Amino acid sequence: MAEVEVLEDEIDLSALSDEELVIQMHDDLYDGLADEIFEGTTILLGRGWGPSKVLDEALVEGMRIVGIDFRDGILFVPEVLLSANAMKAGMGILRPLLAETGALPVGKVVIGTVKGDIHDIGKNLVGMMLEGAGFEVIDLGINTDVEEFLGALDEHKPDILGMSALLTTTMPYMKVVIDTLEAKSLRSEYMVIVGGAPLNLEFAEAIGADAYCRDAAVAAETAKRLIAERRALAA
Ligand code: B1M
Repeated sequence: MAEVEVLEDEIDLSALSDEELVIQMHDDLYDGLADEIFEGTTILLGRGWGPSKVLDEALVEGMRIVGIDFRDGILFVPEVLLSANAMKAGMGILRPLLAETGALPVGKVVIGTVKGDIHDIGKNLVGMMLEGAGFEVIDLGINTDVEEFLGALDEHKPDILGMSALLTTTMPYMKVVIDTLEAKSLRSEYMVIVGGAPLNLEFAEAIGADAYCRDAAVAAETAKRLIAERRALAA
C-alpha cells in the first residue's frame, strides 16, 4: 500500500512540457535526484534539444541555484554533494555529445590540494561547482607538489590554476607554486585562485594569487569573472 502511494506521488517527467521539465530538473538537482536528472536529460535530448542547451538551461542553471543557497547557508555540504552527483548523471550523457559538437567549455581549470595536505572534500566541491558552471576541470587530487602542478599546466594549458589547502602548515606551499611560476616566467599565463578554510583575502594577496574564494560557489563565480575580464582585455 505504502509503495502504491509513493508511486502515485511520482512525476511522469515525459508528460511535462519542455518548460515544466526544465523547472522540475532544477528542483531535482536541488534535491540531488540523479536518476531523475538522467531521465530528464535523456527526454530533452530526445525532443531535439542540443546538448549545450540542456547543459545551460537545465543543469548549469539548476546548479547556479544550488550554489546560491550553499553560499547563503541554506544548503550544506552533504546536500551539495548529492546535487553535484545528480549533475554528474546528466553530464555523463552530455559530455560525449558536447565533445562531438565541439562546443567549447567556458574555460579550463587545473585544480589540486597542495603538497602535504590530504583534505579533498572542499576541493572536490569546488571542482564540481566549476563543472556545473561549464568549466572543464582537471583534478590533480591531493598532496600535489609543484612539479605535478607544472606538468599539468604544461599538458592541459588551462586558463586557471586552483589550489586548495586546509592546514596552516600546508597553505604556505601555495606560495612555492606561485613563486616557481614567476621564476619560470609562467605566472602571467595563468590566473591563480586559492581557497581553503584557513585562508583569507590577505593571505591570497600576500602570496600573489589572483583571487581568494571563500567557498565553492564563490570559486565558480570568480572563475567566470576572471575569464570574462581576461577575454575583455584581449578583445
Ligand atoms: Co583534518 N584538519 N586533519 N581531516 N579536518 C581540519 C582542517 C582541522 C581544522 C580540524 C581541527 O583541528 N579543528 C585541522 C587543521 C588545523 C590547522 O591547520 N590549523 C585538521 C588537522 C589538524 C588534520 C590532521 C593533521 C589530523 C592528524 O592527523 N593529527 C590530518 C592532516 C592530514 C594531512 O592533510 N596531511 C587531518 C586529516 C583529516 C581527515 C583525513 C580525517 C579528514 C579529511 C578527509 C578528506 O578530505 N577526504 C579531515 C577532515 C574531514 C577535517 C575537517 C573536520 C573538515 C574539513 C572539510 O572537509 N570541511 C576539518 C575541520 C573543519 O574545517 N571544520 C579538519 C568541509 C569542506 C566542504 O570545507 O574544506 O573548508 P572546506 O572547503 C570549502 C572552502 O574552504 C572552500 O570551498 C569549499 C566548499 O565550500 N575551498 C576552496 C576549499 N578549497 C578551495 C579551493 C578553491 C576555492 C575554494 O579554489 C581552488
